[in-house]
Amino acid sequence: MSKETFAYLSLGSNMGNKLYYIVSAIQRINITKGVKVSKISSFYETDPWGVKEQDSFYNIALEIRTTLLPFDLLRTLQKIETNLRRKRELRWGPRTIDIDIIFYGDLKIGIEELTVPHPRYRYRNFVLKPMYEVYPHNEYLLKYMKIDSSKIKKVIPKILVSSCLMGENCNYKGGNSKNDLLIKLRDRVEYILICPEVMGGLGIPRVPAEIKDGKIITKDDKDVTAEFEIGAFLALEKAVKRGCSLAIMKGKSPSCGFGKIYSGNFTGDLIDGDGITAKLFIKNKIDIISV
Ligand code: PH2
Ligand code: MG
Ligand code: MG
Repeated sequence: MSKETFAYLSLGSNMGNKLYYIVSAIQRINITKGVKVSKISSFYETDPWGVKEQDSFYNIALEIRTTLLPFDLLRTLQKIETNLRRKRELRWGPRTIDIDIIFYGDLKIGIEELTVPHPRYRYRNFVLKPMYEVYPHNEYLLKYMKIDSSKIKKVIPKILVSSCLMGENCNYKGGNSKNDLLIKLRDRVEYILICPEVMGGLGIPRVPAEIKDGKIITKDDKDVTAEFEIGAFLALEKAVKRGCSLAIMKGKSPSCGFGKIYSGNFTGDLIDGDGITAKLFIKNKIDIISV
């Protein structure tokens, strides 16, 4: 294994649900083997630089610790971009997600595929400003920052999140699925916590339930579909009231699961499908990140 290096990334999005793309990218970078996200900057809304006739961007910066070599890191990040629907068309044009390596340790290289430090970072406040939050001991960041009239505004996005992911003991066993990355993001966003099962009137702890033929049935054979549906509706109501377009939801669950859920046989097997709340969110245009 090669040694661990600090690297600094700049992320940007100006197409579709920008918040979804930025947070998805952070999450996917963090679960990459040989990479850990160690610091996350605030979120900034920024005027487009380069090609002016396009939507405003969301920009953030990350500090990561990685054992990947520069080109492996580059390829990994490009794959994450592609999986998040990034198309390579117009240079400096609209994109769902852009992930640039600004620094990789003290490395200096300049070849066609990869130049670090990034060749243009010093002219871009949308890189410098967030980067200074995660890399304050780099004196150049402040020095290069220039006065200009383009907008760089700190924003605090609202994100719905399954309470159990934040460490609340609300799962069926009375335990939680605390997620370190989401805890790290806590200073940068406003979380709106939901547990649709508890909101629907089910207790903690409770008998486990799974979806079988469109109904939610507990392991001791009680139909709790109504409770799950009420919980989903109340969660949606909260999302709409607070103006949320993104929910980070606990995977596999019959309420919050997205893409894969338990099979309905209480065997631990997974099948394709969505939980009751997840399904309602998608129908109402709230994007979901499954954790
Ligand atoms: N990225 C570009 C071109 N212009 N402008 C802003 N505000 N933010 C960006 O991330 C950005 C841009 C090409 O990578
Ligand atoms: Mg870029
Ligand atoms: Mg790029």
